[in-house]
Amino acid sequence: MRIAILFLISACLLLHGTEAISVPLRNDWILKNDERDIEIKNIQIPSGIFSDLEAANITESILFSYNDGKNHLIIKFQSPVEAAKKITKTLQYSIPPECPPKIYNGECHMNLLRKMQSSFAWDWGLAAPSMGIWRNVEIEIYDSINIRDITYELSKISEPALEEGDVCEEDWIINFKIFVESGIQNAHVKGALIYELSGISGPYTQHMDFKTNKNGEGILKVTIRVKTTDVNYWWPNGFGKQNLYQFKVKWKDERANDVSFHTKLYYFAEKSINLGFRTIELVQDRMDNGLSFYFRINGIDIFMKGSNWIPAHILPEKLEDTTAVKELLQAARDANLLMLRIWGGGVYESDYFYNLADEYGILIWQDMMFACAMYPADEKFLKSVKTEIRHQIRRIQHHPSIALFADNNENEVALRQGWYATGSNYSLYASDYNKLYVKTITKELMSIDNNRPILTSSPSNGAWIQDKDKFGISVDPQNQHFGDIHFYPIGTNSWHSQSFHQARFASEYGFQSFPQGWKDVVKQNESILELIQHRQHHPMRNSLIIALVQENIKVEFNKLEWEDQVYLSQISQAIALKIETEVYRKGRGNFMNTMGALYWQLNDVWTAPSWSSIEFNGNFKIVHFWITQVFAPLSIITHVNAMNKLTIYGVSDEINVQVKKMTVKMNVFKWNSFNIIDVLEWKFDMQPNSVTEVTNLEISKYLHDKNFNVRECLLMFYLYDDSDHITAIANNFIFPGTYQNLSISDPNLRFTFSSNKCENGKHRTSIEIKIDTPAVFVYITFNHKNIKKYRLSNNGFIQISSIQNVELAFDNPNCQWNITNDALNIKTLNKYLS
Ligand code: BMA
Repeated sequence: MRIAILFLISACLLLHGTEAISVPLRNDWILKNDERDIEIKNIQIPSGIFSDLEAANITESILFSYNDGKNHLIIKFQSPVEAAKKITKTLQYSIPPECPPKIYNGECHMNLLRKMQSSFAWDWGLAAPSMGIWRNVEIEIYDSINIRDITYELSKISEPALEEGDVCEEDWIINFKIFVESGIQNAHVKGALIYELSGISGPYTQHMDFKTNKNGEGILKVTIRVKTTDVNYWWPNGFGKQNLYQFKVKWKDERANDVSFHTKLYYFAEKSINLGFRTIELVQDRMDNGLSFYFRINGIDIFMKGSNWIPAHILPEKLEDTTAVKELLQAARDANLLMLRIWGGGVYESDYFYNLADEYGILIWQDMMFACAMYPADEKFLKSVKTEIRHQIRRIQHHPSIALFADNNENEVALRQGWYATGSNYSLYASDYNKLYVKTITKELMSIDNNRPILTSSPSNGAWIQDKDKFGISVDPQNQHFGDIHFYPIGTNSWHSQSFHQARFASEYGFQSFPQGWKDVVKQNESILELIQHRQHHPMRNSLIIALVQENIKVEFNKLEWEDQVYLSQISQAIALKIETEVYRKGRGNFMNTMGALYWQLNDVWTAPSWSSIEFNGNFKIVHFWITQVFAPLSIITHVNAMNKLTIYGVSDEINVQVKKMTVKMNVFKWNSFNIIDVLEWKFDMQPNSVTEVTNLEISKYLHDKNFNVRECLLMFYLYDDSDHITAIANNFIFPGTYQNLSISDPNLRFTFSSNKCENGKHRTSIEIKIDTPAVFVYITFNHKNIKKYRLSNNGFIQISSIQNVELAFDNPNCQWNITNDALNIKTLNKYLS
């Protein structure tokens, strides 16, 4: 018999000291006294924080009480801040960093608890170290076995052709492991396993007779063989369909069936998972200088366009807000992203998250939850980590979206470079590092999944082991010739491509900006500028944002109103991120063969200055619109080097197509009119799934020869398929000089709502924007006291025609709110450029 009882428990608590939560069990299910022993014996409570209970904070185990004719479940918790502090008393040596930098306004010793590390504060986030039960808790009662998890390993085998000329047949072999639990050690279990790959293979019945291990578990193994022609590949976003197949398992118990006091209805345990047929290789072959580092999916080499994911909320129970998660993943997919790195300071995400990633074709680079710190390596800690990894990885392993496992975020480079003053005791911390990541986590991961690539850290040198010391730490984990890098330039002007260099794979890089949504969070009488300062946790405060803007535009940033600061910071972030991403993207196939760009970071946990492309309220920053274009399947990159030489590249992520005849056109505009004053055209053959160099142009010489003044010109680039020279597939731009002292005037921008429709609570309007002269980076914000979230079809764009339409969409329940012109604010950069 198996009964699942759900406790719907409210928010996690932010408590001090020890508190007890008493949860009444559902009324319609009363434990009778004579059944209580049986029930309690079989209760399964996953332990280890990154399971369903924040067990690290549970001071006393779970108790049942029976009164008022009702059963109660009583769980006692203790403040995580206190719990972490208490652990420090038991340590033989300090595990740094003891506290986060002061500017984080954070709490100390996050690394001593297995809990969302960033809940103690981060450089983009607040401290909210919550405690409590953050998922529905199930009590499972069964007198047979329960199917907990299903994992599988995929391989392909070919049957040799029997006769010359025959096509050889290929089969997928799927080796499943079905993890079952009886809750009782050495229990004799006998029954039938019924399994099928829905609509493709089976059902099959296999009789099993086994004893559970000391943890009351058993592993049942079955294999299914499928012809490759009977199923279709699962592809990442943009490369094909995300075909998913359902594997279903049922257990029919032949012993529990005889137990008379339960009804026959309950002797089945069942579970199903979605699986996808795809292969993944992380190719690390020798190159002239180092090793390559790229993903080959279903035999195709793929450049990973992506971002880094942090938790969608600081309170874990809010991560169950499926709307927020869905909207973020949709936004990632729609921006042409195909990989997200689930960063190690957050959480192992929900089943819902990974299911959507499977459905949308978003590959997951999965960090284990360790970030920016040293960690304990005593026996108790290692044991809990082992349980955590086993619990989490068995749960998520079946998702085709998961591409890779990495043991931690930046802990190898932190140790090597002594970020937390570990230098004088290097061997001690390095030996702990080795015990935790190399000997425990990597080993555990390999035992669960032999198919996926595993990295001991990010960044790391990947498979390059020659310069590792005896603890497994590389001389330079940031070496750009091996593995992945994290790159944040300081002190260079990131609006110029010379600030960046190629690497094999950039798994983190990015720039901060301010969000727009301050009005929703500022209190009455509070100053938004002060609030921005307060929520800025970067140790260098706003100085990097300000420096980047002021180096490029004539403006005194601190004297601006908050809205203008937001605007300029977002433009600056968009320009720098675009250029850096293009440097990586054009590196495909060159001497470095750069094959991945995952910018930092997709989302936010609150309204604060951060590196995100999507604000906490769900609205897009300018950079999100720009990155959509930079990551488009067909695009053009216009790269200008330090000598003002332009190189144009055509980029294609298309597979299964022939070489395409294409044209790049360069239209030259003057800032005072919409007339094209010169056109250059280059024809080229776009190679599929690669980068093609189109041409070079000495910009200064070209402008000089034509007698064009740098201050007066804008260069626009358009990509056309030769079958259609009307609709451009992609575009790009260059300001041939600087962004200062341009002969540019106020564009005299006006707008009207050219259409305004609300039906069934969905409001759609079209904004018609009119200008007299070209407008730079047109930025639209929508402010309505009742409407917090909206979508624009474009934002932060260059307008070089007198009229342009932008679509605005938002939810308007019962179509109750009217929209007037006051709700819109539209800015351009023109006034800062002259
Ligand atoms: C990286 C990340 C985060 C951090 C980001 C920006 O190092 O791993 O820890 O938020 O940089 O500083």
